[in-house]
Formats: sequence, structure tokens, C-alpha cells
Amino acid sequence: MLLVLLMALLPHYALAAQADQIKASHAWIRLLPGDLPAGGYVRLDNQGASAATLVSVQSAAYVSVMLHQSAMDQAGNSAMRVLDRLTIPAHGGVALAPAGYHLMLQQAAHPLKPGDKIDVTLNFADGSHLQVPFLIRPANAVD
Ligand SMILES: [Cu+2]
Repeated sequence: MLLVLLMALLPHYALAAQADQIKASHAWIRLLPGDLPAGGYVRLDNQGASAATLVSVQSAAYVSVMLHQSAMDQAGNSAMRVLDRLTIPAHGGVALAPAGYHLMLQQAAHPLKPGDKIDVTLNFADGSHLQVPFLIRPANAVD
């Protein structure tokens, strides 16, 4: 009887949706003039007992959204690389912030201005999704 009960319960723990474990905060986008790509920033905290892995990001407001990491190259220049995944450890957090991990949003579907809010969808490795409202901020916003 106990074994049956355990077998009934365990899959629920094993399959806790990654998106449900994540709390997003301080989500914002730095708008740059013209066709320059915008940077997207957010703090992601994992309140679950297993890691959550972000595998892609999308928004109806932009044609393309990529996950990037800024870092210094060996010559001391700031460079960006594309990440195909970003893992948020169990009971841990990852900050997407200027000069580090960030979203790169290209080709706004329609004009945006500071104060607007757009929805961005975070897609996790288990197929779960988290929709997060991002505040549009001006080019001189830093944090
Ligand atoms: Cu970038």
C-alpha cells in the first residue's frame, strides 16, 4: 500500500514544471535608437529543488530574441556570445544584467517607447513556459 502511494506521488516531484519553480523580477529592456538591438535584463530565482534550464526566449514584440553573454575576450575587448542554454541551479538564482548574461532583442514588430510593457516568454528544457512582463526603459537606464 505504501509503495503504491509512493509510486503515485513520486512522478509529481520528478515532473515539477521548471517554469513553475522560477520567480522572475526586475525585468526590463533597454531601448536603443534606430534599429540597434535592445538588451533585456531580469533576475531569475529558482525556488525548486531541481535545476531549471532556459533553452529559448521569444516575444511577439520582437522578431528575434537571443540569449547572450557579454565577456572580455583575451585582448580585453567586450565581446558577446550566443548561449544555447542557461541553467538556474536549485534554490539558486541567475541575474541577467548589463555586462553579463542578457537577452538580445532585434527588430521590434512595432515601435516601442519607454514606459511600455511587453510580454516575453521563457522556454525551459522540459517544455514548460514562463511569461514575464518586461518594462521598456530608455537608453540611459543602467540598472
Ligand atoms: Cu548581446
